[in-house]
Amino acid sequence: MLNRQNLNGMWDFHFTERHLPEINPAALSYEYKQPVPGCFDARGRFRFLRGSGIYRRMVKCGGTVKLEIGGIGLRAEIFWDGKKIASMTKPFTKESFVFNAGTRVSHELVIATENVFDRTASSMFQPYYDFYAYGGIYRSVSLTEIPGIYLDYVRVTPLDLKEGTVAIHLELGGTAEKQMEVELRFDNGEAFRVPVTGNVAETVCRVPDHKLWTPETPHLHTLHLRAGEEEQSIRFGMRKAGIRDGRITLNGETLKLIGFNRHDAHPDYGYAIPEELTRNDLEMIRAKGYNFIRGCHYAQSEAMLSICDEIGLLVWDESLGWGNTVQSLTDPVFQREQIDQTRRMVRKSVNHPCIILWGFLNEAATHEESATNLVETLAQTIREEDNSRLVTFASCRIFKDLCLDSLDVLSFNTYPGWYGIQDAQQFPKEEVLAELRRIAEFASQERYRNKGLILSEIGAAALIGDHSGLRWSEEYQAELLESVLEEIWTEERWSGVAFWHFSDTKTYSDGRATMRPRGFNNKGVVNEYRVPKLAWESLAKCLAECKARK
Ligand code: ADA
Repeated sequence: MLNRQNLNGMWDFHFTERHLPEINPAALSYEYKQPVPGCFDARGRFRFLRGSGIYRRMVKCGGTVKLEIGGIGLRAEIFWDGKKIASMTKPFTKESFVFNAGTRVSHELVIATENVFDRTASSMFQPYYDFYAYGGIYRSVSLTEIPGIYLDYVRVTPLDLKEGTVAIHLELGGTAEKQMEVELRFDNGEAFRVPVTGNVAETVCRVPDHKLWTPETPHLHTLHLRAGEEEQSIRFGMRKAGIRDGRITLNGETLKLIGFNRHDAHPDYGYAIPEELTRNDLEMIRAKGYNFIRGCHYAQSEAMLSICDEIGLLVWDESLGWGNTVQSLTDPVFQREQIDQTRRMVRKSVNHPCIILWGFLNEAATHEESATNLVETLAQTIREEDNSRLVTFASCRIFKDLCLDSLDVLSFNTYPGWYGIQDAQQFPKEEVLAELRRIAEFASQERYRNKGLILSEIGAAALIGDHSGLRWSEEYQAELLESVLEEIWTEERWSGVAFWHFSDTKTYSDGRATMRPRGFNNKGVVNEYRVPKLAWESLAKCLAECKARK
């Protein structure tokens, strides 16, 4: 077995308002402690400050090592024994670094993060995004001493659900010995061996006694692998997503995806949300009968996806983007970063059966011709890595969108009954339903009728305790969500809806304050501490009634 160290815990910490390039870790005094994973600006003495948060700890290791960092914000530089070895420029993106750690003694690891805004066109996290740009180390950090050869990438793709066959693709790091083989074993079955050719091994094989993964029966299989000294276990599920006559299918059956957009965040922890709180969110949602989560607006954490695998929540996983302009969409650095982060998202999470949709570029300027190049390239990048899932992105351009042709599923964000009717105080039900019917009709034209159709965002804000029945009240929100659910459930063309949003989420108290009271996006059906609003119970009741009518 390889020596893999989980480096999570309390690290030494230093904060400075200076920017990363000015930082020399050796010259700093680390007078504080901060948890890893952790967002240093989520609470305590550094709350809401902007600058560089520098984390340091010692690690005893030697020889060739692989350092894995699950995700940072907004950017970071990595130092080993005072020498810079890497930079991270993509928030939420897991990255691994293989290097020679030196002799087997205690070494200094520094991860210097920065949450200062970058407003240039190439920036991956713009200050106008409607979610808070925390700094820190969002996800787990580990370090593994790796011998000559190690397993670098494993992909298990279900092929035939009747036969129980899967395609296995393995990539090895280091230098493979001649005639090397990798030993594989499903669950508690017999081991078998697959030859390695030029650091890659591929095979198609049958999973003994295979059981399907569905939201109702989320059965997980395990593939055990041994390559040289390394042993790994990968969980996967026997399930297939598809499209038939413009309807999304799972294992050949059409279904309705009904659930929420969810930021993987908490006001006290930022994006370093403890796993138990993530589990609590997802189990709450599943227990109310929902089967779908859109992981907005960035690659989801390993914890979130593993829990969804276990409890049967289907997931839309998307790479980071929010309302990106033509200047960004045509900027070469932004394009390169978008393609790289999207490829890494797929490779990181490809074995999670809960994911059935890959997405990117939420609400970008896709009504502009100049956006088509990046959209098509991102769709192609995803399919190169994984041709077993559906590709989409959430558009708010709808009837004017010019980038829908490369998608498997059309997904639209729209807020009738909330934005654009500033004068109305009572819920305008007919207006809302008319807009949804216009969209369904638009998606039924020859060009698009074979693509799936999802309502990827719709909702209304509600402030807990407002029972006026008017806009901003719990009743208004509940009435809007229930009316939408009824329409999506009964109208054949729709394959689902992700309500915006599961919980109130931290954003900014800047110019948007008139729309974001308290500095929060208040469209949750629970507040930021998961205290239910009226819609939490009433929408679930409405869903149960829809299902009963089947
Ligand atoms: C957009 C955006 C969401 C959120 C929402 C809102 O659809 O994709 O992140 O900002 O609007 O609440 O207005």
